[in-house]
Amino acid sequence: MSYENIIAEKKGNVGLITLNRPKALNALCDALIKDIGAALDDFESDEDIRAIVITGSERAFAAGADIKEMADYDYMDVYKNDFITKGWTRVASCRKPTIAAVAGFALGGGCEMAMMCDIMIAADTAKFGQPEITIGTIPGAGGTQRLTRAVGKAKAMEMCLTGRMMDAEEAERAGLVARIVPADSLLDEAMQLAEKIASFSGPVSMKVKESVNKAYEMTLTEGLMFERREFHSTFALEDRAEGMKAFGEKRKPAFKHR
Ligand code: CO8
Repeated sequence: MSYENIIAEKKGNVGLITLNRPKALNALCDALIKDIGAALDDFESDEDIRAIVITGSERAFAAGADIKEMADYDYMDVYKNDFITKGWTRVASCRKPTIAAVAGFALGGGCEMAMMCDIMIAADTAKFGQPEITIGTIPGAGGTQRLTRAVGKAKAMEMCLTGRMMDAEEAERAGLVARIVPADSLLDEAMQLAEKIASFSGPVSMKVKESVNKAYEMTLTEGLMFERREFHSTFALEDRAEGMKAFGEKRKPAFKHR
């Protein structure tokens, strides 16, 4: 399928979304958010796709929500439409594993979208920030919440209150990104990671994702119980039987994703 603001491609068992509004540093306008939603719907319903990579350009993953589009909205415009929560939460609600491959600016809604992904890989050029305060507003898609959980209160508070950007090294030290790679190998590294995930059982990786994400929502006791029940449920999968049998037979498992 072709889109106006993104490029969506199926590469084997991986879905690749490239944000593509270079003139606006991939600012996340309403139409782009809708394009991402449609591409994710397509990837989610495609049985062959088992991991998704979202990336931007060398200069910017995304420089935030589209400020020019938002500039004339009033309170009732954003409140009535719940400014535009449905589209913005689509990345977070994706059930298949997602990887954000970030080079250049990931600011405001761009940083928030990257944080909605399950794993973030940063190019050495990446810069993360929540600069909303500099334009008279606050983060609205997780910047005060996911950033705080990822890097702790002190850094999150400093970034949201001053708009200061974090470079890739600081982001890795703080736990925001899984690892840093040279900018020219960012996409290759992200695709290799996605292919690795896609080589395992699809339903099992979905269960891993759901269980890890519950750690943010539940008490330890509830989370451990959720995990245990999900673990039990893998014993209903053909892939669990195949995985353990293959181990005993010293061969690679042939997962059927069921
Ligand atoms: N929105 C619209 N256009 C943008 C944006 C943006 N966020 N960022 C950059 N652009 C445009 C610029 O206007 C410029 O366009 P033009 O050439 O037509 O003037 C073009 O992209 C290139 O940008 P610059 O010339 O500014 O490039 P620089 O290299 O000088 O600077 C920066 C790069 C530092 C990234 C700078 O562009 C900048 O500060 N951008 C804005 C960053 C920002 O404030 N982001 C936060 C936006 S608010 C937000 O994201 C809230 C999300 C809430 C979501 C809630 C949903 C429920």
